[in-house]
Amino acid sequence: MKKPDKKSALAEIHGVDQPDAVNQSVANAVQKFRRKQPTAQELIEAILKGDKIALSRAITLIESTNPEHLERANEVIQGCLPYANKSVRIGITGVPGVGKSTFIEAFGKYLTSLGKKVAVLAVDPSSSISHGSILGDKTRMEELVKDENAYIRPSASGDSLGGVARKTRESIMLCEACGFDTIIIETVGVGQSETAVHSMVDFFLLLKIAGAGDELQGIKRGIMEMADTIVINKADGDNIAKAKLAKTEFNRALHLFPAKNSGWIPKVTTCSAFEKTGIDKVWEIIAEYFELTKENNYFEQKRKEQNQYWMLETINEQLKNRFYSHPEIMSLLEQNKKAVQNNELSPFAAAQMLLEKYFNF
Ligand SMILES: Nc1nc2c(ncn2[C@@H]2O[C@H](COP(=O)(O)OP(=O)(O)OP(=O)(O)O)[C@@H](O)[C@H]2O)c(=O)[nH]1
Ligand SMILES: [Mg+2]
Repeated sequence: MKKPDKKSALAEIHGVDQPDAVNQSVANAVQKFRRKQPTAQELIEAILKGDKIALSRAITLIESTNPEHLERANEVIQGCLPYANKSVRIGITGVPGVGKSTFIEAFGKYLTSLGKKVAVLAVDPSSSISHGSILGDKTRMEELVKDENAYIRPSASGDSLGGVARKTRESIMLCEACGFDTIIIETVGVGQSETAVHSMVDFFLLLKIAGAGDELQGIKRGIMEMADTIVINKADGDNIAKAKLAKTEFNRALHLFPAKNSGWIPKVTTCSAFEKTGIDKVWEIIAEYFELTKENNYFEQKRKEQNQYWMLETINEQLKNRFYSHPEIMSLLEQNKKAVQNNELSPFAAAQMLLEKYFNF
């Protein structure tokens, strides 16, 4: 690549004045923008004051693969930890096109109108390809994006769901420390991501539409079982009657599931994210759930269990990563794969040999 001409505005040499062609005030603004990276302490202080830019910067550190960034990220998380937790965390899932983004826009605006501070994060296993679904449809959240009391962050990308989920989980804590009291985690209901989301939220909302069979909606029974409420969206126009019918059917279906440990009986309701109707009813249900589970201590208990779960998950993830990225293991693994394929070595003996090698390094 051709080096920029020293007189060009593209070149910046320390101690050398900018050529006249450069607007000094613009240059100063750019330089200020590029000022040195804030320290962990500076980030913590800004986050605790509710600074959304600092929050974004810290989340970027969490998402980075640079070890120096991760170290700083851990420091920030540690510093914010005592201030996190004062929130409710709501997971929202549903197949593509069901209206999640439109719903979150309407629901989020409703919550901020009640004086709540809302953060929206996403766990999207496909985001490394699509660069985050939320980012793509910020247009669907036009109002919420502009809302001073809302914060929307596109999903972290990564090659493993475990990694993406951990980053989201850490981001939740930072959002809470930043003063957000209602955290919404969106995920597409087609893979395993809802299990990960379920393990980081207090309440799980399944968004559906009437008229499409369960096969069509790609919803597995397990997801129905996880749901604390089923919301049938697009209950507007010609769809209202169908939505009501679906509500009755889902109510019946939910009765077939075993009772939940929370003591909560899942509820079904209808809404139109588009026309912003029925949104208040959804919040009413969620508020009722929190009242019940805070009263019977399930809320606290579940969070404690989730913390333990995430500790173990993190250990699993890191052990696995370290093992598979160890240079000697990598080459031995290739050899053993071939040996196993050719029946020269049993799969168990091969695995045992590799594990023993690894733990003796
Ligand atoms: N009639 C009607 N249309 C809706 C409603 N909510 C969403 N839509 C439409 O349904 C389409 C999909 O909505 P999205 O909000 O993008 O759905 P999504 O679940 O976020 O989709 P993905 O991001 O692809 O997973 C859009 O064309 C919306 O305008 C509703 O309540 N009523
Ligand atoms: Mg969407």
